[in-house]
Amino acid sequence: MSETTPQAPALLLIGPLMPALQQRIESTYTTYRLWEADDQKTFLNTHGDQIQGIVTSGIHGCKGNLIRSLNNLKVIVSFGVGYDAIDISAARDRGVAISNTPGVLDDCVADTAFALLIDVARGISAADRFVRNGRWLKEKFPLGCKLGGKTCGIVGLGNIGKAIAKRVSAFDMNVAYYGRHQQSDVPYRYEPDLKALASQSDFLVLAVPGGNATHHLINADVLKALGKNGFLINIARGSVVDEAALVSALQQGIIAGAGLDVFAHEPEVPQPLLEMDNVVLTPHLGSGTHETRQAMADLTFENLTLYFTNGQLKTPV
Ligand code: 8YV
Repeated sequence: MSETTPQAPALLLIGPLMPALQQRIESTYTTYRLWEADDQKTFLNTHGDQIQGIVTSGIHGCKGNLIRSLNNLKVIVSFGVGYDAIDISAARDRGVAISNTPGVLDDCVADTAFALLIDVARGISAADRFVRNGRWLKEKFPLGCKLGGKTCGIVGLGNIGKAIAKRVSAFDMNVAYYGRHQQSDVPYRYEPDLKALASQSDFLVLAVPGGNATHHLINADVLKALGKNGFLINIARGSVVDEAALVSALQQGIIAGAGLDVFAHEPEVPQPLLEMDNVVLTPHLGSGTHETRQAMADLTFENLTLYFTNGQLKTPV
């Protein structure tokens, strides 16, 4: 527990945050670290009634039971744009305000998507292993797939999807997108049918939020439509893809390869994926640059300050 002034609102931290952000919060507010409690039930019985705010992240989330057990909870402030791990309806039922960190991470997440795309297309990670393992001395590295002229299908054309579209357009790729609605102010082709988009795409890039509405949106049928020359890129959430169907599509050559930053049960990655050279795996690093994580930390702190100063949030969910 960290204590500041007796008047400082008490906050519950669900899991560890970026060290500088955690330190800033702990020196400004009275805080409790939930993940360090030996017995969370006893801990909440003792301290629960003081807690006015929860600080969490897209990864740590916040369960409905916890929200319902805190009688004086007023706000949940989250570090991250995705809030699928937070029980939003439990919070809304109790009139608890919620904020996330949209906008500040779009460029870095889009860079990650593009990095995975160019890596799977040209086999950069596999080529690196090839050189390191001394294979260049004995054989030729297989040819890759050109980007220019190919179609990138973007599933979810929000701010991150648009930043991806901008990047792939600069590489002379054609862009089409799938989403709930056609957008009137974008120069990209709308495809209202996800399977049709997959069949037209050389690269299918996922940029939709996680949660019930998109759970297993990418299933065996969509992967079959993407086809044996198609690549899947996922920087969204592992839950968007039926991971077992993806593993089997890769094993059977139903799709050409995949670039994955997110997984169904992070940090667990299915063993077969670890053994495939046509799959590039990154450890959910989408927004992970010094600059962007600092911007996310600043926005998280600003939301807290605003809420406890005048009851407002800069970026409410
Ligand atoms: C972060 C993310 O890795 O913003 C999100 O939704 O998935 C990532 O930017 C995560 O929130 C940090 O814990």
